[in-house]
Amino acid sequence: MGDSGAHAAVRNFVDGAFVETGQTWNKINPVDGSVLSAVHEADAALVDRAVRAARAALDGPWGETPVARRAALLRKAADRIEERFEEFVRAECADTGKPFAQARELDVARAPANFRAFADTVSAAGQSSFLTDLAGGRQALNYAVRKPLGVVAVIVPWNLPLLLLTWKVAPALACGNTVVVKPSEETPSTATLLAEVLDEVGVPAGVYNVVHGFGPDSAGQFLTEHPGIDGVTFTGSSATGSAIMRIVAPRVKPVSFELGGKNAAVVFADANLEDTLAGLTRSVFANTGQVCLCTERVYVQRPIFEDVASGLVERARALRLGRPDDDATTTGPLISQEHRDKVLSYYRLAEEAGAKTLVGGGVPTLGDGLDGGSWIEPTLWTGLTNADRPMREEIFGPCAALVPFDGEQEGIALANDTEYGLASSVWTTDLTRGHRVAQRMNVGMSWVNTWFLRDLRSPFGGVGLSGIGREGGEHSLDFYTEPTNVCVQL
Ligand code: NAD
Ligand code: 6OD
Repeated sequence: MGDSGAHAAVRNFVDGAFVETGQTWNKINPVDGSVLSAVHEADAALVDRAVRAARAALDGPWGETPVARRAALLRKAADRIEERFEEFVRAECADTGKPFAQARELDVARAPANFRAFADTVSAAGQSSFLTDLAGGRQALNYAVRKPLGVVAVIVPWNLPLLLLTWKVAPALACGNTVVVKPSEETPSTATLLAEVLDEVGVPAGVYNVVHGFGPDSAGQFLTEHPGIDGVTFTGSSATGSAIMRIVAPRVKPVSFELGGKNAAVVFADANLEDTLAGLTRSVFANTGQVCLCTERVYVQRPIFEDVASGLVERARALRLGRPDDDATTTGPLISQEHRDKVLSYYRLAEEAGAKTLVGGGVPTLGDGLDGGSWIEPTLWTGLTNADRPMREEIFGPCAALVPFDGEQEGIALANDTEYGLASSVWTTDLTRGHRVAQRMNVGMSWVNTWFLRDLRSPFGGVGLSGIGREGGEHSLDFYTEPTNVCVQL
């Protein structure tokens, strides 16, 4: 925490107004270690004001806003984000260091897509009504009315900040909820910019509130333990999900958790080698390995093990680490020095476990004023087994271990040997096998010959340590609404 100095200020947004507080912390630029901005930290009193504002908006103007109007506002928000697209790109890349090209294609592009997808979903959703036959030839009409869950706490991480925020805020608002958002302390900017956009398009005061801060003893904890929230939708680490669950347990609040992963790829000998290498390169190194869906375990059928290993090494060497605004850059820094220390500790653990480092393994020297940033080398290992910690714990960096297997059953068993269960990918030209193996993966999302391909109506979430519940299309409606069934005897 420190003095705000002359750096740009990132403020809270409560009840339709931007709010500064007496306390700020410095947001560090991961590209070069310089101070980027001063973020105003919300104390318990400001979080309380935000929750009360959200409740008042829910009981007032937002509660009276019909679904068609809500959907129209979401579409307007999507249009306005597109008009201010480059501002969002610059803000997201400044906080994260990710390449502009990626932010344009993925992060920021998904924000209007998320708003439009849930405007569509909520417009299309009908009441479930059906006739029930009763004894004596009588009938009853049942219908369920979806009501908003209420005031929803939205807590999100730093890896795909705007994408993950809008993935939750869009359905929450579409369903008539009000929200208090706690962005990551590492990426406060785009949640704040979104406040401007929602205000500009006419979303009433109190519907969308942003409180900045950290987790324990800060805004994250103040928000989750506030008695005025009706549920928590959270994306982040499994450990934090578990902590939040304990906080809300006494009040039995519903949670939707998208948590960590230790995702596997299973590559069969009949896979198309070029396509598989291109897909694996994305799934291991995208966003510098900081995507919950990234592959950290690559199981390869023995006849093509050496080809896959050498092909991936070649592609890892071709990655270009550099500034976000350089078109040649494929790979940015990690989010912070603290996170780099964590990832490097796994690089050391892998070597201690006897791994052979095929490429990378340390910190690069980049020059050009970048060496104060949190850069790290893309890294691949062989020689690890599922018993080793780097194979069991989520690293969340640009690294993966390659392990050979023989038969299909062994490949499936190795992939499923984990406490996590978020995503997997299967690589084969035998589509019958592709379907068969994909279904046997103990995960929420199982890809065949691709990775990260998304239809926003399909269920997204994980099993085991990877989360609770599913979001996406109608699945989001199940979390963000409470159905009241009305039974009328006819
Ligand atoms: P994190 O759990 O440390 O923090 C996530 C958010 O929770 C932040 O806003 C943080 O301030 C807040 N927080 C931390 N402790 C809290 C507490 N006790 N109470 C309330 N809020 C608290 O995660 P991170 O390091 O920001 O993000 C990386 C993690 O997120 C990885 O584990 C990754 O797999 C996971 N993730 C999962 C998905 C998914 O969809 N499954 C998507 C993205 C990231
Ligand atoms: O694409 C999405 O909707 C989504 N929730 C992606 C999550 C990525 C994790 O880092």
